[in-house]
Amino acid sequence: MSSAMAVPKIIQPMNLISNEKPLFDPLKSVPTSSFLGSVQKFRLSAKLPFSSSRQYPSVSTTVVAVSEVVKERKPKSAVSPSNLLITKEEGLEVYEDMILGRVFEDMCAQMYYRGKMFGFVHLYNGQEAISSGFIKLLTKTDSVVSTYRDHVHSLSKGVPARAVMSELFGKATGCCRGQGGSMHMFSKEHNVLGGFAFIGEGIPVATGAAFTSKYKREVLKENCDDVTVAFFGDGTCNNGQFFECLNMAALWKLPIIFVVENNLWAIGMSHVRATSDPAIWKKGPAFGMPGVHVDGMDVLKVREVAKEAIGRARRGEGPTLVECETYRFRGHSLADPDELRDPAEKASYSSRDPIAALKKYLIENKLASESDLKTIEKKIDEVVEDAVDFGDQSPAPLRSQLLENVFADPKGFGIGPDGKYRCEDPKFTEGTAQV
Ligand SMILES: Cc1ncc(C[n+]2csc(CCOP(=O)(O)OP(=O)(O)O)c2C)c(N)n1
Ligand SMILES: [Mg+2]
Repeated sequence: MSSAMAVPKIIQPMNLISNEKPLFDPLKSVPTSSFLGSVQKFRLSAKLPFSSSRQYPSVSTTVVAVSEVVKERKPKSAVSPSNLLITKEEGLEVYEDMILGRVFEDMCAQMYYRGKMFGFVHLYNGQEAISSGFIKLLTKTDSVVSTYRDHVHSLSKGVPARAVMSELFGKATGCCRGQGGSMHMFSKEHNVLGGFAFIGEGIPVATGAAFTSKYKREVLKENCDDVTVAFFGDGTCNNGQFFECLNMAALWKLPIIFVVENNLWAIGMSHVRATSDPAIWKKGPAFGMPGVHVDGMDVLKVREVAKEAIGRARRGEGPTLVECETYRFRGHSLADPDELRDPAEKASYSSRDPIAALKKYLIENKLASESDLKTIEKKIDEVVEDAVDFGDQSPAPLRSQLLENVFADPKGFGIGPDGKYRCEDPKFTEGTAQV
């Protein structure tokens, strides 16, 4: 790290440690000689290829994480007698949240194949450490913006499992009254500002939410230190909105954390084939904000990075880009047979299941017993079963809801002379869906 000393603070990547064991090398599963696609190794040295007065710290091996730094840090309060990364209460809370995410998604798969859900459904299995690692550190008034892989972010932010499952069933009791479905979770009450089906669409919304916080604090002089966390994938980082928003966020020092869930794939496109420089975190320093790469299969490391980034944003010190290296344990969506990814790659990441890793840590450090964790698992099974029953028994939305928020007036529909929505059966959906 000594070479980083000359770097102005703002462009210095945080906590770069390079002595972790290498993760799976995705390059082995993609042809490196292909003329289409990146020929760079996934995590190359962070040294710039051209001479620059700014010397970037060199990151020579595969994983850039924070674990070593964090272990050395003394706890601020007396909550933990040792140098443990988490207290018992926090550990159990995070474990419960991760189990909820996993069990909920497994149930979604069952319900989808039983025909209870319509459209595309994208599950989050394998990536739970990121949602739980970040969102459990937020307050209610902080905001979260997601993608189409949004069920678990919503659950972590406190949207009840009933409301999420009901939304997936297209029922009136869902968090969007059945009108959003799997890819469009939204809850004003919980400041979940949406799942977005178009990749990258959520990033400007999140940037706007962060701008709102800053405007409230600095212009309206309100006591507001809310932060926004935007989650999105590796493939999305090749989309222009990502760069535009990094620029604005850095320019205006917005209280936002850009969290890249780099699961190495964008549907069937390998990240290293699609991206000129696959080290996404490096794009942070390029815009004048810290960039961090963390092992996204380790919730404790994610939490430490999240604490630092959220703290920075809350103190008004500006945005952070965090690249979490992770893996999805299922296909891109439930309609994807998942035949493209190398079985060895899948096996390598499955063996690093973030839930099993947290369980091991809690037990080994005597923060929880097997039976404490079993009790949580049993409770979550009940919560998810209850969510299914609730969704199943809930009524379908009224047909008149179809035209709410439709501002154009389709011929013969819209607002009638009595000021109410006029809804006649347009017939065009006949036979395709049950409304
Ligand atoms: C603007 C836009 N272009 C293309 C698509 C089609 N599409 C759906 S998912 C996806 C891949 C996104 O991959 P990534 O950002 O890595 O997210 P992941 O699914 O891996 O979580 C693409 C290109 C889209 N939804 N929106
Ligand atoms: Mg991806």
